[in-house]
Order: sequence, then structure tokens, then C-alpha cells
Amino acid sequence: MSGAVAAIDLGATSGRVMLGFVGHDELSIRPVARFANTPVRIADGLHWNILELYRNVVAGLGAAVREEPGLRSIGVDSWAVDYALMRGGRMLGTPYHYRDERSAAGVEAVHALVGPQELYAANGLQHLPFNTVFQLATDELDLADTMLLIPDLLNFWLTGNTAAERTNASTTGLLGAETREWDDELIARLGMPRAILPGLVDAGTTIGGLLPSVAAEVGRNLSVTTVGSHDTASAVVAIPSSRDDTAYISCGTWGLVGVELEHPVISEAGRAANFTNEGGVDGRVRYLHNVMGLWLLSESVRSWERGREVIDLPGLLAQAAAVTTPVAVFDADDPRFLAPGDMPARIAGYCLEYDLPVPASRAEFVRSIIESLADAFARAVVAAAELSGRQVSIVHIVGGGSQNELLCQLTADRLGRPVLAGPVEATAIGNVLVQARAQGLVTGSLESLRTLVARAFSPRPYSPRPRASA
Ligand code: LFR
Repeated sequence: MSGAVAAIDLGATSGRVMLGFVGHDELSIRPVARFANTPVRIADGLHWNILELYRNVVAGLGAAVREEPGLRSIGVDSWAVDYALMRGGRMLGTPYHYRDERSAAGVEAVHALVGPQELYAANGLQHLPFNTVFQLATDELDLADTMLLIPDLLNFWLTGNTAAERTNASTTGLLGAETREWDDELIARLGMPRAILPGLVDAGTTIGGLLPSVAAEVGRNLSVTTVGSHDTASAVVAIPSSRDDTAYISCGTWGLVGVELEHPVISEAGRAANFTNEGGVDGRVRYLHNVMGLWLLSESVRSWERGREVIDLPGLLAQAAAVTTPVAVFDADDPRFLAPGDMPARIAGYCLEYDLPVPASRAEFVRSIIESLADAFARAVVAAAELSGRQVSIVHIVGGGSQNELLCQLTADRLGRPVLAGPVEATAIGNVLVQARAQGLVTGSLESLRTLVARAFSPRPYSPRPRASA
């Protein structure tokens, strides 16, 4: 038996609707619609243009149905942590972007009630100033009756049903690391209203059919299935390997570097190294660290394009690969790089502060960024192995970054271990596979799904080069 499902995958800079065709021995995907995701800054801060995203999702589903009338199901994933507050089914204000600065005040408010150590012991999350718990601490929660994370919000608009999908709920900071249930005690200590948190569901649950008005727009009714609705959870489903000695780097706007575990690792060393225990599909644990990712590059390009110039990125990457002068390797994780704004100026500022050579051209900036990312990736892989007690001999890079040859090669060089790159669309593939399994198109554990991925999308190998030529 084989059939088609559609993945709605919303990233921080763009969204897509992909058709996936899955059978016992079959897996392929095809893009149906792509659209920009452009945040909007208004007087009170930086927001997502969530209505525009929803409009594009519905239009994309219409196109998917026209291309594949037998579509069995749809599933939504997006970036994590961000949310809408609701009352009586209405959205109260436009969701904030996690890069909005307001969360700093939330960090202080939360830590005044529950210190960082205790918080980590409860939720197992690395400290990111934008974790939902910190954002919520700045919000008017008394006005709301429900809090919906972004994919849960879209599922609600599509079906009228509310639920909190567990992998994404694990990024809120309000889920117990061990129990994977809402942590009532923590929530009470933070003085947050427990009632706004919807019931939890696992990936692979049918949420419902489309509301009649939505079905009319799309062209027919469709069943909505939860997937690993945190995009990184879906990407990890599609790592094309089931070997125990594998680490992964899911690289897009962020570089998520880690290993998959059966149980969380809550240790002081892991907390100090800022390693997170996020929830994976099938109850797995994504033990990983957030590296700043291709954001450093895209935000630099955005600065250069402010002068109305259009940057030829492939050309610039080729120039960067040809740079022979030594460039600065800076700490890609430095919090100064988090907010939107002039990235080259911040990198130059870092170099001056730490007495490193300031890049003298755009090609040198790009080389410096890629070297620094590869360095941060390599350090995070080593830390993931040490902290989890796992032996790592192979590293998979998936997502947009897997297309960046320089990044893959430099990561292999710095690690002294082989890197396997691809698939580029890991998130959409993971989304498709979890739906397909829920529909009975495939069966089995994540390992059998990954075998299917490895067969359909064979990754590109990069061998570490000897030090002298690296
Ligand atoms: C990647 C990602 C990361 C999360 C960050 C913010 O797209 O989902 O996993 O830490 O975005 O939500």
C-alpha cells in the first residue's frame, strides 16, 4: 500500500508545503508551495506575521489537493517556543518573535522564583532567553484562557480542536524532563495559570478534519495529524542512520547539534555546557545544544543588501572557499549575535574585543562565519559525546546547511571524523513519515523509518582532510 500526505513546514525565514509519497519500500517528496516568512517590527516589538503564514498554508493546501486529490492527511511543524494567547477561541494579539528583546525581563522574573539549577533539574532545558517560560513571564496571562504554540495554533485554525503536541511542548520549559507531562508544581511556583495549557498529545495523533469553511477553501476535507511539530524533532526523525555512534547537526537558521537518547541526562556538567533534553518523536530525547547557525550568514547578507545591492550568495561562498589568509574564529554562541541587526559590525566588534583579525572583505567575513560555525559544531559534537557517554564516530548534517559544501568539509576537518550530508528537506521528510505511519502506509520504529530515508536520499560523504591542508 502507498499513499500521499502533505507536510506544512514553517521555518524562521520561509515556509513550504510538500507532498510526500510513502509506501512500504517507497519515499519521495515534492514541493508544492514555498513562501517567505518575514517578521514585522511594530512599536511594541518584533512579531510573526501569523495571518500571512496561515493564508499561505491554506493556499498551499489547495494546490496540494489539486495536484494529489487522494491526499490522506496533513501535518504542521514549525520553529519552537513561540505562542499565541487565546480567549474564547480568539487570538489576543499577534505572536512575538523569539528574537524580540522582551524576554530578558522574563528571565529575571522566572529566576527570582526558581533559580537556574532548579529549573534545569525540573525541565532539563538549556538556557535560551526566549524559552516559552521566560516569554510567558512578561505576558498578560490573566486575560487568556488558552496558550497555543505556533503549530498547535494552526491546527486549531484548521480544525477547531485544541491540543499541545508533546515534542514542541517540551521546548516551553513547563514540561517535566522525566515525566513529559506539564509540571504542575513548577507552574504553580511560577504563579502561572495551569488552565491555559492544553491537553498533551503525541506525534501521530489525529486532531480532526478541516472546519467546513477551511475545507471549502482548500477544495475538500482533510484529516490533520500531529507530527513532531517542533521542526527539529521532525528533522531528527529523518536522520538517515540508526547507528548508535551517530551525532547529528540539523542546520538551518540554527545548528542543533547532539545525539538521540532513550532517557534524559540531567547533570550539572550538561547544564553548564548548555545542553538540552528536548522531547523527540516516540518518546526519544533530543540531547543537543543550539549553535547560532546560518543566521550569522543570512543576517550578514541582509545587512549588505540594505545598500540595495543584491548579494550573489553562491558566488560569495565560492570566494570564501578560496580565501587563504587566516581568518578569525569567533564564538558563534556569543549572545551578542542573537538579535536582528548589523551582523558584520557585531562580528568586527567581537574581533576587536578579543584581538582577532577583523575580516577585510565580504569573502573573509563569510569564511570567518563558516569557520566559526564548523568550530562550534565540532565542539558541540565532542561535548554531546562526553556528556551523554556515547561514542560518536559519524556525524550527519541535515537541513539547508547540508548543501553548504564549505561548512560540511570544515566540520569534518575540525572533527577529524567523516560527515554525511543530507537530506536537505529532513524536516519535511520527518513530518511526512510520522503521518504516513499514523495512516498505516509504513510500520515500525524510527529505525525502520530511517532505513527508508537512507535508501531514498543517500547522503553525501565528506572525509576529514589531513591537518596540514585543512
Ligand atoms: C529551529 C528551532 C530550534 C529552536 C529555535 C527557536 O528551527 O526550532 O530548535 O531552538 O528554532 O524556536
